[in-house]
Amino acid sequence: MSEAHARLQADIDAIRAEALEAASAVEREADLATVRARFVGKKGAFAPLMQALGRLAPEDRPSAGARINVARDAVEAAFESARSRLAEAALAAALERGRVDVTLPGRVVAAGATHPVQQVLDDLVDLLCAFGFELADGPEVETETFNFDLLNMPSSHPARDMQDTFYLEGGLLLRTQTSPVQVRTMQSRQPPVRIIAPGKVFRCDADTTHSPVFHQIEGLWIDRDVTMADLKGTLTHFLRMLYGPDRPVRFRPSFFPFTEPSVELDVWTGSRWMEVLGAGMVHPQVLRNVGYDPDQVQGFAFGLGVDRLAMIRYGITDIRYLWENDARFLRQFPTR
Ligand code: 2NL
Repeated sequence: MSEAHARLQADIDAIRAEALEAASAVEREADLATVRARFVGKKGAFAPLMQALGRLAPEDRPSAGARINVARDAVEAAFESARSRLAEAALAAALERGRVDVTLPGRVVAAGATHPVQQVLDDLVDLLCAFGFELADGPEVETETFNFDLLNMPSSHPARDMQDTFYLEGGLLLRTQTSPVQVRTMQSRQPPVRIIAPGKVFRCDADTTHSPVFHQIEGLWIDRDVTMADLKGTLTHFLRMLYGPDRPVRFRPSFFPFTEPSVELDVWTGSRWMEVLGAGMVHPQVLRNVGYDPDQVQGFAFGLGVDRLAMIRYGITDIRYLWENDARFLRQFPTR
């Protein structure tokens, strides 16, 4: 064997050994390509071997060439196995990092609940919707026209006093009842109208039983011949659904500027009568104000205070509990 051939063989074996060593020593996937290029790249250690091959005697080239190919294949295989070794290690590390102990007890999520006033309001709305009333809503910021004038409450009416009403700039005010919703609805459509308007109302008043913001549901039913008998039947049935069929209910004459005649309804608590809602036949002037002809259509309206009913239902003695959002209070009213 020529000296040059022998030297090339030794170089091939040495580079092969060095490359296999380097491949198995790579520790990071990111280094793999650079290290590999040092051997099998264009400028890698195998390139000068090919040049040396060209300088060998022709009869030596096939065996030396084969040796280079075998060595290069072994090196490529070593880098390929290094690549899968590192990929497996990376996957194993990622899995280890993301390890979860599925036997640990779950974290308790603090779930909120519907506020007791909203629970009562929802119950009342559900009941009234079952009677055929549709939901209606409207703005909380109103005009004197919708909140008072069209409801037959003249400028001289005491409820319009600064002491009772939150007046805003520009002749606006915070609605003191949800009636303006019904006025707007009547103005925009013809009877039959059978609606309820639940929502926040505002009065300039605050003590243990009065909050400046409270909730009301008003109802209105107008058609060609809705009578006082419909008022009595509907509201009696409503209170029986609410308080049970055996609870005594009574109607008392009352006065509201927007109804005539007007009544208040009481339920018997066992020891005394408790007022739960006000109602009446819609005043003919209110009907005219919204463009209805009181000789053609009539009906009844009612209103009730939701917060008061919630306080009665749950035995809450100070209305401020309803607004303080003290978790110790609210936890007593889990949502069913
Ligand atoms: C209460 C009870 C009431 C009405 C509200 C009403 C609405 C229109 C026309 C006529 Cl659009 N009436 N609402 C009627 C009677 C009673 O609320 O204790 N209010 C101070």
